[in-house]
Amino acid sequence: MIGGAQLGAIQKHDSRESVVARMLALLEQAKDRGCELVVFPELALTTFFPRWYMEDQAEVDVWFEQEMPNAATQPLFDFARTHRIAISFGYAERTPEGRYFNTSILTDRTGTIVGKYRKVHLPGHAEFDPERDFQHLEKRYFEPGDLGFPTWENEGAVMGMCICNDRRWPETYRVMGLQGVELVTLGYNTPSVNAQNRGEGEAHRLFHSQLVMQAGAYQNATWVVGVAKAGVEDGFPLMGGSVIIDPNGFVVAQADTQGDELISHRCDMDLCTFGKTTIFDFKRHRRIEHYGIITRQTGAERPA
Ligand code: CDT
Repeated sequence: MIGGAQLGAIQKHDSRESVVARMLALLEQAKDRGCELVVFPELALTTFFPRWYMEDQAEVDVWFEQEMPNAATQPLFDFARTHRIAISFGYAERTPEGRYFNTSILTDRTGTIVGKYRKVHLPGHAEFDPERDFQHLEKRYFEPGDLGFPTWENEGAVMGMCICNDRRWPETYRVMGLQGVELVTLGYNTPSVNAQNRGEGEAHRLFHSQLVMQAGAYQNATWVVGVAKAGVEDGFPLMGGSVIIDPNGFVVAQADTQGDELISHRCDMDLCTFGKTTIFDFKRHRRIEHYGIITRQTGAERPA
């Protein structure tokens, strides 16, 4: 059984300890349902701080973890070990060298970290943008991840991670698909409204979110567990819609609140085999001689 532990809003003044207490409550539910892995959202320990423009680095540093586990998060790892539940969650990472990443970790069922991922596709902008209804300053506070999209053999499945905006890019899933991924975990913080287009509301954004995850799952014959941080944070709404998607692209579990909510599904990794050995048998069908432009070129260039 795999769980997706959606978190409701986390306000600016909420402590790490109070959030961890909420995560532990969700883990208790997961234990009762027999979950072996529980996935939490992106930047699970704090409010989505990139909505705030900050110039003072000391003020920024408050939102970052310098080690993992640390005193505040140790109870999550202890719970994982005691109850044999692997966990994955996102947090803001400051390295000993003073580098800043939007990171997620994956543990095994002993609570040992077996994988780390640093968000590659950072959305938003680096400077204050008066044209937006609210800020999205990931490019200011993080550098792009430097670890690629690794996968790990963990608890009987090939697992990989990505974070929020990464889910919108087909390359994300394909790089993991080429490493045989069977379960992609991802957390997100997606504003319910587009800061640059008020007409793009929640229904529209939920549609896009599911569209990309369902396509990624189907085209790579993998499970996808997409988990939101939802609700109104400091006056700014984030959409919910956490989902578990099967390797055929079908939604098999979905959150229906904007609060702390556990979704779960018995995910059979053998369901990945059919797609991986037929229509998406990459070795037989991919034509890499035609794909070079994908890594040679970033932006679109119209024919001359
Ligand atoms: N956290 C995150 O990556 N959110 C983005 C919103 C982008 S709007 C500038 C997302 O893709 O959901």
